[in-house]
Amino acid sequence: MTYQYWNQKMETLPRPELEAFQLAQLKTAVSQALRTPFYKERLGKAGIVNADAIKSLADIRKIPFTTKHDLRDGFPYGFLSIPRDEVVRLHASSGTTGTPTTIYFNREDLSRWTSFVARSIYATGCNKADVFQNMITYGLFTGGLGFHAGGEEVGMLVIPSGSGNTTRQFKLMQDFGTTVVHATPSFLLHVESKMREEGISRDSIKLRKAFAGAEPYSEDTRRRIEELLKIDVYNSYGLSEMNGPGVAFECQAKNGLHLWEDGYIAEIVDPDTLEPLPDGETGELVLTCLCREATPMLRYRTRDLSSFYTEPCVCGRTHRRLHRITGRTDDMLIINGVNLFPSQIEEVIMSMSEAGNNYLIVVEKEGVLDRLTVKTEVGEDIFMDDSRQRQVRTSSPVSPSGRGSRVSGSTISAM
Ligand code: DLL
Repeated sequence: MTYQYWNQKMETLPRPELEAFQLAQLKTAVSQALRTPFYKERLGKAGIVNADAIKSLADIRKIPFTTKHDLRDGFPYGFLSIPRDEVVRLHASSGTTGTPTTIYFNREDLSRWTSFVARSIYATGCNKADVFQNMITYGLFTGGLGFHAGGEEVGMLVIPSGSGNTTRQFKLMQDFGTTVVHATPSFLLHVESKMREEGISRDSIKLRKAFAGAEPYSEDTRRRIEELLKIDVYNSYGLSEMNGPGVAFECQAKNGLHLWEDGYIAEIVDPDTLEPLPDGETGELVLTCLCREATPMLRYRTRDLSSFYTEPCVCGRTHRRLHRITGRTDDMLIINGVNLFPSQIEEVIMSMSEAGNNYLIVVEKEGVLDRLTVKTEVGEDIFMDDSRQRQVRTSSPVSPSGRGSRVSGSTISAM
């Protein structure tokens, strides 16, 4: 197989040069971070007052970790390192308590992010001859606009179809000869079952590839989608705190996700001790963003569990590969691609006066899609409220077909 590179020099840079590049970028990122109220204080406490504290890549360990909590506490502008009028876009994802975590971009940040997504798309063998249907949510979520821009950068014809509405998705595929789609793996499975249901023949569409990510899935699921839809599926990993998609992506070898190390420094740490683990061992992925000025992000604890491959890839790229994400170190759920913390559900329940203290979150598969049901205990108040809606009749008889019920000798019927 011949492998194509979007930026051959950077993608195949010998490790010593790649690491020298990372060190220079890390120093820049630290200087930039010191311009934000959050890092000025956090780094200051760790004795880092300028980039001179970073003399080697190993010095990254002097930098304290950043968490989603920190981002939430710094909302809205605590992590902004440039004047507000230089910001051209923001993306946000929901936090644990409803306060969103927000990432700002200046024009150059967007262009750097776009080039990482374009590189990822190109690594799967796509080119300007492809018709790309972006079947994922646009808006504050980074998957829509991130892939949209990357697809355009590659020169593909981009159809901004967004997620959902499967019947319309088929129509677009047939009308415009879509060759590549981007979706969550669960939506791809849903598309396949709808295709069968609606009697759409495989021959009526030209699909040959899909980028699937934004939620965890197994190798078996990948194979199932590939066999059912007769396409190649490439795993795509990213997170809003690191711009969005385009952090790590599979190449045509489909054997692990190349983490773009000229844009991100990756560490795998023991989630309990936070000590670094050697390549090959599974732990929490910690990422430092080297490609964004407006919102610096140093040693961000992703909570995602993964490990690095130890041997190089056959494609010739020098950037290390991650194994697919095997789990998380927190309780975040991803329901049909949407991130959700149990604490967010709890917040809603607790704001309802009718709700009791205990609740149960049930996540099931309904066909191929996720279905979330929340069962909650009802509080004492509900009976009080309910009884206010009811008419207490002490004399009239209860008809057998009526909706009344006998409570403590009184007949209560719903009004
Ligand atoms: O999901 C960005 C993205 C968009 C990635 C489109 C890929 C495609 P967030 O909403 O911030 O950003 O969610 C990030 O989703 O920490 C993982 O837990 C999970 N995740 C993302 N990609 C994968 C994947 C986008 N390929 C969180 N496998 C991350 C497993 C994934 N989990």
